[in-house]
Amino acid sequence: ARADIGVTGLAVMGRNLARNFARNGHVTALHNRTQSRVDELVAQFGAEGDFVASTDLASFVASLKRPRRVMIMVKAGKATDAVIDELVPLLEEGDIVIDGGNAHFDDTRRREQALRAEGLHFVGTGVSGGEEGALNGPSIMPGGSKESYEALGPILESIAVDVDGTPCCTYVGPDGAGHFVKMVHNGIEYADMQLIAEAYDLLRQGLGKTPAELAEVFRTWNEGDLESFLIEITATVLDKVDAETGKALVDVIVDAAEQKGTGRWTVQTALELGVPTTGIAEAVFARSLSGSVDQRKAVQAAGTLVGPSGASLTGAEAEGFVEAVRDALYASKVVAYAQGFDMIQAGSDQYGWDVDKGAMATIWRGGCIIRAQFLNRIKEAYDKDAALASLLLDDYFASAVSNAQDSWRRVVATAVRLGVPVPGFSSALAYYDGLRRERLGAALVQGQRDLFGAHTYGRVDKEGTYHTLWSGDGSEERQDTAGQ
Ligand code: 2AM
Repeated sequence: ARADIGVTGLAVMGRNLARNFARNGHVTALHNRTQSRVDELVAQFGAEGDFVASTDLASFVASLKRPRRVMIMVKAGKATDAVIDELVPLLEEGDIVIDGGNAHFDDTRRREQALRAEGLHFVGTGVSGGEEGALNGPSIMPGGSKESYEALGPILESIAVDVDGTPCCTYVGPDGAGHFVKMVHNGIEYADMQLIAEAYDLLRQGLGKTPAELAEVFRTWNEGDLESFLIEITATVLDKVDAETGKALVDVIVDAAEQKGTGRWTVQTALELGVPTTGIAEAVFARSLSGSVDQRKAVQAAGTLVGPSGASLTGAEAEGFVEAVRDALYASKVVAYAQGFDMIQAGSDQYGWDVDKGAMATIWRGGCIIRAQFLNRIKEAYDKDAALASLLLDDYFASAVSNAQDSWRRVVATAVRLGVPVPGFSSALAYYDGLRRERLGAALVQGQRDLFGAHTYGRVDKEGTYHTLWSGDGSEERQDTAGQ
């Protein structure tokens, strides 16, 4: 046995990861249900490194050094379970099974537990960066036992992308932690993209700018605090001219956004954990609304749902609007990330993972879709205070959102006036105001709940739980045992 690591499942992600391992000097065993994929890889890329091709799972496993490191890169769901079931009888105590697919963290928790009972390590790992990242350096988010990371970490770190001398790969936490963090990463990606799309839509409608002019705006923004892969590709997409029609490509693309489901998982999980990740939720729902094509067509055809009369900005209204939108975008983005990191903390608390949030910001700086300079700021914030109650409380982020707030309100108010939907901008602002407000309307909600359901309430002026005898004499009773 001479292979350092094996990859089973050689569709594009698996193939590119296998090539990445081999290119970095690791002897890489190859297996795929359909043999042709193994043969093609060796024929096309065999010269890139040292590959060990196998025709069946048993010889694949036998070709691996111990502890064996087997990476599964098949379709998430049933296929992963099927491959695990086939693998387990062939493995020995201490071997490591890695799932690099986009698994739900609940599945990863279940699989980790099952394999642990067999004396095997199961590492569910997030791999971000798509095909390109898999080949040239992804961001890698491995979960599982600490012990397994000792044997696996160096290999993964060697293929991860490097930013300022630090690999974008680190141990995340036990069982489902890696896939959980990857899920939240994808949710944040949804929120970030939605906010950029709102900025684009609003500037286009409000100022009548062409896609090419807006590409220039985003290019300028990419030189400041907003510098990121997503802003960069926004400019590239807006600049693209359709060869067939001569129009901007963005104007011939159907405006119905699709989703593979990780954003939905993030929101479902956020609801269960009770974390207000409103930015991600609005982004997922905005995609759903865009995809409600029949309903949108029916509304258009009926023509009964009217909008405001003034559709664009003139004179003083237009002045400084581009910069105001930039500020609103940045502030909303900070909120979306703050919420995402709150969610990581909530998951970590719920499942006892002890995730290092600053380390997550660090490994997202390269390889993945949300890679950005900005993540350094998050890392610095958690370096200063690992127990920060909200990212918004860090000095840098507090002044970023506070300095933006006038622009933010102007932009949201303008969008409302123009009839341009900005659910991301406006919900982020509502979250900001909700968090900083001394007294919330929730006091009234508690009063209502006590009236119709005797759900009780606390008082601001003394300890205890109280109930008003609403349908009795209107007096108040203390309900908790300490008061009796
Ligand atoms: P295939 O080439 O034999 O189809 C993406 O679909 C990858 O997952 C492919 O490598 C595919 O193998 C593999 N895959 C899908 N379902 C599988 C299963 N049930 N067992 C093993 N491999 C599977």
